[in-house]
Amino acid sequence: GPTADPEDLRQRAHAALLAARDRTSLLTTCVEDAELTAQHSPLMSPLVWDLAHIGNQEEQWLLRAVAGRDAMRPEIDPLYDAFEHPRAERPALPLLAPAEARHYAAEVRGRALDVLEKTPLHGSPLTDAGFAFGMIAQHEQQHDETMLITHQLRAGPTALTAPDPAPLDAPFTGPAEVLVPGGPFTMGTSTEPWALDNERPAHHRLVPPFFIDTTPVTNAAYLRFIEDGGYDEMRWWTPAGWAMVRQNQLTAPLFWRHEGGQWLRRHFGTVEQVPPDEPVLHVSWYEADAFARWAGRRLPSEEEWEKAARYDPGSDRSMRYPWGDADPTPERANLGQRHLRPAPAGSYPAGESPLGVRQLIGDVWEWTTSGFLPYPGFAAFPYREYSDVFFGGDYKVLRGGAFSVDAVACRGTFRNWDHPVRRQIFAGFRTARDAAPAGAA
Ligand code: AVJ
Ligand code: FE
Repeated sequence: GPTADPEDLRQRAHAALLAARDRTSLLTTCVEDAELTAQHSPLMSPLVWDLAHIGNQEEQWLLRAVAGRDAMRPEIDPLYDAFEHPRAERPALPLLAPAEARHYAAEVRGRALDVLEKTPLHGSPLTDAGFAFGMIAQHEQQHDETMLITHQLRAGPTALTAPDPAPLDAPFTGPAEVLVPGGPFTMGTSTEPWALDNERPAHHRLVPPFFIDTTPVTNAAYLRFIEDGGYDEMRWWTPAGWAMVRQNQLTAPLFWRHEGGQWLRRHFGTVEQVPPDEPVLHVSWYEADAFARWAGRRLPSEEEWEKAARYDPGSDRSMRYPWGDADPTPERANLGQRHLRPAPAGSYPAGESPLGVRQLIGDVWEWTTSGFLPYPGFAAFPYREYSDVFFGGDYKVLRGGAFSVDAVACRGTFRNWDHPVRRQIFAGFRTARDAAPAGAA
């Protein structure tokens, strides 16, 4: 569970930084250097941009902000400022070449580990409990996920391999949905040491009773929507969702195609039959919302999702994760790119919530109905550009993380957000419905 011991947190920060760099190295050495500078999709940066941006953020926060050092290469800062150049323009910038980018990131890292060893982890908000170091490990892991998305978009044979998740021991026979009782619960956190600004502070929310799916929506269920003409009927879609479907002539999730009477999908450089029992992946918010309406249901709100994931009716408190306060393990959740796909719906009984909801953490990001907004009492920290500048924009919140997310960047309180049209992210969803309040006829 969380710890307040600075030496333990220092050890954790060290391990988290090393683990992130191992993953970054894998993602940037498994293809030829020429592929690092190529643009595989206008939605994504060249991989070499992510690599040097990782180093640049680490330099800015751990070497300059924490340790007060001068900029190593001030002239490169604007190249790696995500707000200066949209992703589609980044390949044309005079970026560091792959070997230079690796060298720069490694130099920064060597110095950052030295700073980690020498910095007291109490007495200053930026370094209390190792926050800045945890933030930078999370930042690198977030870009590793971004690079994994680029790998999935990339044409050609796969550059990455990983064992598949175990098949289900027995078909999942639990109930399709679970009742979450109405009443207040604690949302967000004021105690999780490396929680980011948008997860703070802890506050009470009154949530009316609702039902939520026990597992994420599967490909088989989503196929029923497709085969029932879901993409042909305006009535299931919001106006903006319908416009997206018509303009792009969408008929299925991203990477799917119908061929010879079968549904196939491209998945990390191979073509496979769409696996019926896996959570659906690569759907936009608009598609998730339309499916839910077709099913006579709706997406959960962000507070409903978090209550389902953290509320323990037995102790009447919010836990760090659905299974309790202990950190994720491979038995509890599909995280960390250990697999390159979600596990079948109904997997991970050891990760279920007290009410029996499964796979809330890991497998697929889950779209919610909620826009991205600050919690009451929010304070931007340590920089406005992480969360604050996105509040109130055209974003929907996603929760729970995916197979592509490392545990250091995944908690019951963790909030992700993206535009409702986005489909390249590792996103699926589960549905919900109102429950009649107790005593109602
Ligand atoms: C939280 C995933 C939306 O990738 O845009 C990375 C994370 N912020 N560098 C993003 C992030 C700055 C962010 N998301
Ligand atoms: Fe970044």
